[in-house]
Amino acid sequence: MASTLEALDHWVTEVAAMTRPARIHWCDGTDGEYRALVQQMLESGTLIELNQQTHPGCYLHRSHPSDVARVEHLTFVCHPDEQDAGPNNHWMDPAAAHAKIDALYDGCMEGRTMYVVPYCMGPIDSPLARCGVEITDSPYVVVNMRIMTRMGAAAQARIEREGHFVKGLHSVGELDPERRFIMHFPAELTIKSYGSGYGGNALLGKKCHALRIASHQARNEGWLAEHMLIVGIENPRGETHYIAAAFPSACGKTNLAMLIPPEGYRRDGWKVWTVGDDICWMRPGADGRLYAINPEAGFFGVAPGTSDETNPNALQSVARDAIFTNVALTADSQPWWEGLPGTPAIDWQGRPFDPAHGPAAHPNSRFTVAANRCPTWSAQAEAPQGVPISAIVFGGRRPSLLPLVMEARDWTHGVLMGAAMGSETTAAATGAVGVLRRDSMAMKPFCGYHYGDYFRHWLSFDQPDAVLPKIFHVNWFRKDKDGTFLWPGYGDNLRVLEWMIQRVEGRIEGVQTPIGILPAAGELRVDGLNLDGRKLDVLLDVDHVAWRSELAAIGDYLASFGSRLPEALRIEQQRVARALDNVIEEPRREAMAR
Ligand code: SAT
Ligand code: MN
Repeated sequence: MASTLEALDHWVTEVAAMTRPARIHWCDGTDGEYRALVQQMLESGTLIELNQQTHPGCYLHRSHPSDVARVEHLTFVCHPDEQDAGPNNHWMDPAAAHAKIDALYDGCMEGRTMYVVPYCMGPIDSPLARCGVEITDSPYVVVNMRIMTRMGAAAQARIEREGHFVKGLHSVGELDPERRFIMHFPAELTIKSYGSGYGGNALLGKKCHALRIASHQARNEGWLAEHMLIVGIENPRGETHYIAAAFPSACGKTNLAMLIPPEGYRRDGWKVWTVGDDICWMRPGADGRLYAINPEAGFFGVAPGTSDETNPNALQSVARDAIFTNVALTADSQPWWEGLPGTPAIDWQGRPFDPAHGPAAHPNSRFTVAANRCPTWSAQAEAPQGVPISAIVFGGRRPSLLPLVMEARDWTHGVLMGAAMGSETTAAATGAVGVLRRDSMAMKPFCGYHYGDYFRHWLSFDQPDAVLPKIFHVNWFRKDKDGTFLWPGYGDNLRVLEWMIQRVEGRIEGVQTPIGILPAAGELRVDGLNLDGRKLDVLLDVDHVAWRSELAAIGDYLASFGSRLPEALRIEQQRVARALDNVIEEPRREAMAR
């Protein structure tokens, strides 16, 4: 098979001339092709068969030990003008970047198969979906792309109809961290990745296309490409509100997207529907509301911590036909990670387990599985027009200060909340873990252009005819003085989502504070929860003095975007800062009046 689209054929020929593969395989996305690739990888040792009695169709892949996470320091956004990349990206001149990486590609596929992988991000018949083609020399990437995207003949047919596509070239190269680059050319709708086989660096449909390239396209075309889960919350009356929520990698997006309602809620008839766990593309519909699709077709979830207590839906999803990467094994070849019952026998590197070597599963070990395997997969997840979004949620790991939940008073304030987001770093990227960093809209590693322009794009959705979602900020990760989490999280997060929905429906008032609207006493449903009142007070406390410092820090952060920072955001930061100042001054004014 080749393509009827000249541009595609031409590009494949060009890449083959540079990389010189022994053969070219055009992927059709069929079951037979998937099975043949799995068989081939079992024979080469790239995949290891797991216990087929307990885990039918499941396999393990062990990556190179130095290739286990995204590499932000080796990820570049190559706009012709450096200013367009912004301080939030590493930049390289496009011509220099092409030259650097093309030198690595020279002959890199000799003796190997080059796979041409057409894929569609989003339901194949959705006007919001976008297509791409990834060329790769990794069969592991091909089978993961088959799970994570609509991959194969149908995508190729759409590409040939539309005449355009995002070009992604990937080679595992030598898996040498010194010869590793993930490069993006937004103006050319092109991605070039070399030297890594890890998910976010190698499955180019995911972060590279659906976030970095798509965020750039979205800005030009009037939509949003975001690092957000999408979840539907059905109340006992049978009405469903869809919520899009942005959290940094490894902060519980998959768990929130698959949440199991607490017992009392289940009894009352609450249901939760999963639409997506990582990426959300949304655009205004004819009625002014934002409509969202999940561009992905699968989950690439963090394994450690996933258990029957934290996320039984995820555990059920991966019971069959899943690919595990860098997890440990039990003595009878079942996948194992920290948080599961049982004991590991073999660690993620294939050594007999020894606690002295660290955790048995790599902290960023993952599962890949088709989204429709999830018991709570939404019937609307494939809807071509997407689902209407009632609320947008921002959140991160903040051990102190940030309350359990707060609501923005309007869109501009909400954009400020998103821009000001901070979180402790996790194992999803190489580097120090547990360091607080600003991560606006959880897009720090993924926004394909200048953050100042991105904030301006967000603000531009506030149009007279728009029916915008309410914006909230949450913090599931607040800690007590002794370092324990104050909020139980997981299923109980539905209590917070219910409060949001009540606000969206105008059923409750909340309390106005300088930092936003918080739940009034009694509004947050805590029945059945063993949470003492003091903890709830701490979770909903607004420490005005500490918040004044936070606002000053937010001001400094915003100023780092220079003249591209929208004036409206600076003014909004000042408004909140002034509101905080006034709280402190109030008693003084009263005293003066007396
Ligand atoms: O970057 S990945 O897509 O591999 C996972 C993540 O960090 O969210
Ligand atoms: Mn992610």
